[in-house]
Amino acid sequence: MNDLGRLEDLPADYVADLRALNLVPLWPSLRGVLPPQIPSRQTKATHWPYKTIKPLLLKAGELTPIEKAERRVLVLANPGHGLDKMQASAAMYLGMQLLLPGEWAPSHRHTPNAVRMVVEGEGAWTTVDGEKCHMERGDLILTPTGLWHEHGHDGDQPVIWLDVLDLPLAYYLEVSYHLNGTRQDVLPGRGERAYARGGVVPTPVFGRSGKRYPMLRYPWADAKAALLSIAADRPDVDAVQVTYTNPETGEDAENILGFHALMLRPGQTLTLPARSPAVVYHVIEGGATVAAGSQRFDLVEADTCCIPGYTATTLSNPSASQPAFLFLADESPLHRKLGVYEVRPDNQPNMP
Ligand code: 1HN
Repeated sequence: MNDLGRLEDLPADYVADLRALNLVPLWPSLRGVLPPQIPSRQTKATHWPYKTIKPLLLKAGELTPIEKAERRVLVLANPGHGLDKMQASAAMYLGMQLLLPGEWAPSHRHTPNAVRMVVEGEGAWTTVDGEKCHMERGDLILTPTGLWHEHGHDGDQPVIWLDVLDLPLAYYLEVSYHLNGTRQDVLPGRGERAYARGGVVPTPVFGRSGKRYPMLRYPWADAKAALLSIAADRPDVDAVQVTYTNPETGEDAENILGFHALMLRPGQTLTLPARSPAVVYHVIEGGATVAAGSQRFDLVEADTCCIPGYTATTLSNPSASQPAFLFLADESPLHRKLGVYEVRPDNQPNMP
């Protein structure tokens, strides 16, 4: 490959003249923005053990009242992007949020899409677009773009959940903003009951609900039962995985980030090929080893890690007797919509 001219090869006064006119030469920077074969990635493989987060989050509960925080969150920031960017990957934001008994995180709505994965505690709820969603461990609750949402807590122990947002993308696109609201009226109807059985959807009178987001709460009990059924029914299938979808359309539950639950059988090792999107792994039940490139993380329950895109990843369940259940968040809907989604079984570029 030919070497391109460097900035230092140009007369300094020429470069200064260009810059004064808001002009820059492309060729010294071309390889940086368009590297050969494989993209450069700022996202670093990073592990956030829950046992290190929890005491600091509880401390935040003592230090900062909810009124002074609105959302009491410790952000899981990827050092490859710089901690202050508050990014887990190019498009994903992760945070651990604490709500204490009796607290209320007021109603607002915003352009970024969010989901919550409930990690610990009972008695909290999120009202989304008038639907009161109870939060139980392992539940996935959507708060898609533009929908009002607020959190409350009627229990007696702290509740902690993992927030996943496409905030870095929305911010980069200069479309990130919020609006504050007032306490929502709770409306009748719960998507998780109406849509509880796959393949059978409500058709009030003649037609579908017409809602862009008909199902907001995906109970863990249902996702886990689906995984156990697949594992029992298909011993030939290695990747026992479900994707959280919109039950009306079968499309991804949200527009930008994809959400999945994956079961590892006792003692199983599963290698996922290199794919373009970055992936977040979070342990719902059991434990898992996540090995990618030269990195290897031993995840225990409630741990979270992030693996950059274009990286083959091997997952193993260290338990010989118990299955492991993981929640995955990735950037695949975004990559597919942009036409840049790639799977590289042999790590070769797909482009002819
Ligand atoms: C947000 O609205 C929530 O509603 C949590 O719980 C975390 C991080 C950035 C921007 C908005 C929530 C958030 C957030």
